[in-house]
Amino acid sequence: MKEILFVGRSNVGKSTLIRKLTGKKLPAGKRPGVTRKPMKLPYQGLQITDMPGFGFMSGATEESQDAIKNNIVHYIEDNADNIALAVMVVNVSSFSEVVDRWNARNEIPVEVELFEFLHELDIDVVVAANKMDKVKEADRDGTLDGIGERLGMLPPWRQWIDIIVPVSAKKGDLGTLKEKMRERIERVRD
Ligand SMILES: Nc1nc2c(ncn2[C@@H]2O[C@H](COP(=O)(O)OP(=O)(O)OP(=O)(O)O)[C@@H](O)[C@H]2O)c(=O)[nH]1
Ligand SMILES: [Mg+2]
Repeated sequence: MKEILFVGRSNVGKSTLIRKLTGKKLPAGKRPGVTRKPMKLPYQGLQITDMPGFGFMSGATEESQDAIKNNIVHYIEDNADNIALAVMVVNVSSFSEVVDRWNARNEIPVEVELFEFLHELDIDVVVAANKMDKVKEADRDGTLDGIGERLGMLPPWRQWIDIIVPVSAKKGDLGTLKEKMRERIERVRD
């Protein structure tokens, strides 16, 4: 069965977003590292996969965080042909700061690496820019411009509305995400 994959750093709101999309209870919570293995849910004749997040997880050693990250990479490689769409979830209130911190250390930020990796595997990606409720109205365009830019999409972000979708899972504001998923599902079915 084809799947829609939700990926991203831990605690960005992947599981909360899927809850709002499906109405199904999935473990979600305050501390990073709630989802520890891929969780599958049926969705409109496809499957949604809620992946563990990469990066810091409370109560997990550095080794097990690395192991989880490797598992995510392998999962994507092994299932690439099956993945109709990847929804890369980011936390709008910290994304740019985290990416800049990695860049300043001359390291490739994991989220940038993941975005490129998905493209290399020819997987369609939508960036769900989550936790928009945390950003002041006046800062919203600038924040989204900054996120797009760090992923290689020059501002203004509105040029990229097919890829960048602002949402607030907490508020239940899913923007055009459902629509994007539906378009993709219809194309898979044809
Ligand atoms: N303010 C705000 N908080 C949110 C939003 N979406 C999720 N959260 C909160 O972020 C925290 C993490 O949510 P999860 O859905 O568990 O995040 P996750 O990405 O699945 O995390 P892992 O499974 O640990 O990788 C929870 O406390 C959520 O309530 C949002 O749109 N706005
Ligand atoms: Mg989760």
